[in-house]
Amino acid sequence: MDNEPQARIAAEDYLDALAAHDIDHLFCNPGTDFAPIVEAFARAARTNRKVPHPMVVPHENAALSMAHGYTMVTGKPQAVMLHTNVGTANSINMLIDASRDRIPLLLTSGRTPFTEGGASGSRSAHIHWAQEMYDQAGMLREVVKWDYEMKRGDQAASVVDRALELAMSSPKGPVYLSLPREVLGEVAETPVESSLAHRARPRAPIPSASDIEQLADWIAAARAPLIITGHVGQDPRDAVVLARLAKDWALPVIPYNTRYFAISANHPMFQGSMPGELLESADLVIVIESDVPWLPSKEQPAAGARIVQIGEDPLYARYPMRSFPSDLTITATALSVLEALEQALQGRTGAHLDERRTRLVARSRQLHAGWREEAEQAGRGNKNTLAWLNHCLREIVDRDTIVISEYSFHQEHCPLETPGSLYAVSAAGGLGWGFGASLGAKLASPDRLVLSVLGDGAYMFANPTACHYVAQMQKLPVLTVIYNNALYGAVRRATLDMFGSGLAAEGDGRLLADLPAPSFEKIMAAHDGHGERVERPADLPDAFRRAAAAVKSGQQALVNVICPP
Ligand SMILES: Cc1ncc(C[n+]2csc(CCOP(=O)(O)OP(=O)(O)O)c2C)c(N)n1
Repeated sequence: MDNEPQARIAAEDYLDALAAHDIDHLFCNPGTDFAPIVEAFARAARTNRKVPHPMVVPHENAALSMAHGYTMVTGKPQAVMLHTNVGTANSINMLIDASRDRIPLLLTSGRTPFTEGGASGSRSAHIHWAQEMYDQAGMLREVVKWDYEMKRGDQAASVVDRALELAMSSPKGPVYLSLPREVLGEVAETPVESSLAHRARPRAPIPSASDIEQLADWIAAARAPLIITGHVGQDPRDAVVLARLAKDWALPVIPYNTRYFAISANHPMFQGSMPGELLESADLVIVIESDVPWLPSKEQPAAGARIVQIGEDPLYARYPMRSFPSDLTITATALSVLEALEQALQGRTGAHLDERRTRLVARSRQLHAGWREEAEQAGRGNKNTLAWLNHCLREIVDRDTIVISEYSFHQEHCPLETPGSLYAVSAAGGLGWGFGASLGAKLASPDRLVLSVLGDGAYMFANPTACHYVAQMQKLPVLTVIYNNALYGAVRRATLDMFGSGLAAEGDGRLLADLPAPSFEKIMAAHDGHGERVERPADLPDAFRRAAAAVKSGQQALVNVICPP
């Protein structure tokens, strides 16, 4: 058998097509639908052909968040393959995150064999009947840019070309392909090739000169301009230009629910993370890549303030409802607008520049003093707080650290300096993303410390055993810090916000929010990791140092920081 030449199968063309698109990894959670893929990988290994590296990830959400994490750091789309309808269903939480975060990725899954017999790959297991759906892609169509089922083996290359060009065009996003087993197993008479070389991709949108002139005029004349960002920093170059522009023009920046490093908290124009009073007193609000620049039910810009909305998709066309006002709407990448503005502003003088700079620099100093005092006071107390936790991270975070935040990291207390150093959970807020994303980030940058700061709830949503398993087996030593308030804090806040004088408030809003926490640190013993539990503020700095040292020596580590609410 070994010496007989074997007929090439479509799954081999398919893997070659992924490699032609420079896809490094195929994150897999397999089932009976994978047989041709397994065979194709085995054949590629035998002949030393370059194909993506296959990796078993023992939960679908973890597979998707790993792909997300790898792509957010490298910009390179990756592929995921899951098991038919059931595996696909498990992944949709993370797919929603990737979709709202415009992460290009190729999600694929097997499709149960459609033939009941007679073909290579026909149904051969009980589940093959019950796993068939009328429309497998229907359950996720709303959150992908494109979906398709491969019909014939000789389509392998052209289908992958189509999938990737759509995933990578502006605005980027995930795409979905289902792969029937018979099709992957078809004999490929002649190998098909990718048509990549003849498919120029459209470039991302850039602003018109007249819109930039208008905006530059408004900035020069403004008394109290304000920039609110959300997605700025996905391209790390955004943050470089924004820092210059904010400094030169004394433009305060609020990275509100930021998903990336937009500006350092040490920059004098970083003015906190909540729009608040600056929004209410602004006469020009420049919203850059933010789906929700403020909460209209809580705060509003002043009447008469000019509002500008900028983004690759400034209307957020896939959001059913969104009604933020706009006097000027620019469809363009953040980088192209920031660069064009910098140029356009060069010949202009700002009407209120000096006064504004003095005021904002003083405000920044005052904010920093307050944040420091809040943290240090907690450090002298007898219970850890989120501010103290973040403050203590300063000891281990350096310019090369990658920080992943599932709501619990705050630059106010631990300023970062490097573009591309911060990644936070998607605007969709599908929890369980951070741990897997940190593994993907580590895979992409093995020499950097990857630190994720997660709520106890967020940690448990990540299927932690699956994630610790991957960290162990794939040798991806990451540092996980749990902000453990034994609570779904956000759930409690929402209850008290809406029913502060209702019956639920009598129980402090804790009904359905209490989350008595087990000893998460002990989970590390099962995964050859370093685990610590910290109850007292004074013990936290040393615990972080020990954990960072363990990671440096190649061990994954977890610090369970008990922060009683
Ligand atoms: C997949 C998913 N399920 C449920 C929710 C609803 N939810 C939003 S915040 C939250 C609590 C998260 O708890 P934790 O991570 O401990 O952070 P805390 O709110 O306590 O700071 C929950 C359950 C969600 N966002 N995503």
